[in-house]
Amino acid sequence: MKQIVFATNNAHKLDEIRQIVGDSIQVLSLADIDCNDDIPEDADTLDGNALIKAQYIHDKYGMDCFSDDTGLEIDALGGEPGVYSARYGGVAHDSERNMDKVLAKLEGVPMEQRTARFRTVIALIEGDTVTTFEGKVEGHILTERHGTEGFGYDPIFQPNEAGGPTFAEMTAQQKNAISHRGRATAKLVAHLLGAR
Ligand code: ITT
Repeated sequence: MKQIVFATNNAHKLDEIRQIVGDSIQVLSLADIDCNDDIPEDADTLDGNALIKAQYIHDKYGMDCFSDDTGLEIDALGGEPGVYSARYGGVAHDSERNMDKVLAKLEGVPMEQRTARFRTVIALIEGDTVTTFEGKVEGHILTERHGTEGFGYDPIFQPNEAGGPTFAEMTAQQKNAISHRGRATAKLVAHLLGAR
């Protein structure tokens, strides 16, 4: 069976992709290959970060590997927080501080100018070949939080195509069907299953 490493420490992402590929491909975690390294993520683009992580594992372990990076790009903030989404509020992975900072910076900005998108880039390295897959979803940043599902910036992001709810007011299934990561992952899986 084809084996591939997913360079993430996020168990939720790992479960999600294992469910999609089923028994056809064995997706290994960093723990499965005994990698406890603090893999650098210091590029200034999503593509760069996704590639750094996959390249690190490929170079060190010689295994096929993929990695992803996601950012929220807000037009009125010149594309911020973008590649800095995880630590925008100053503390890594503190979603409340991240949302507070976004809402403060957008104070007084009218709804039609609060356009934003989530963008995910997945970098895959198979042998000597690098392929990238992108997924995005367009939406608006609301003026206050709505909903408690999901994670990160979900309570303040309203995807245009869902007709009203924020990501935090949708089930995981509803969100995955239109989300940035759902879309990038679908492209990756189609590639992996097609190339089996
Ligand atoms: P890794 O271990 O895989 O690097 P991470 O938490 O850094 O996990 P990402 O690079 O995918 O995750 O995302 C960076 C940040 O962007 C993340 O910490 C959230 O604040 C935000 N984010 C990503 N996906 C999101 C989503 O679906 N909904 C809301 N916020 C999201």
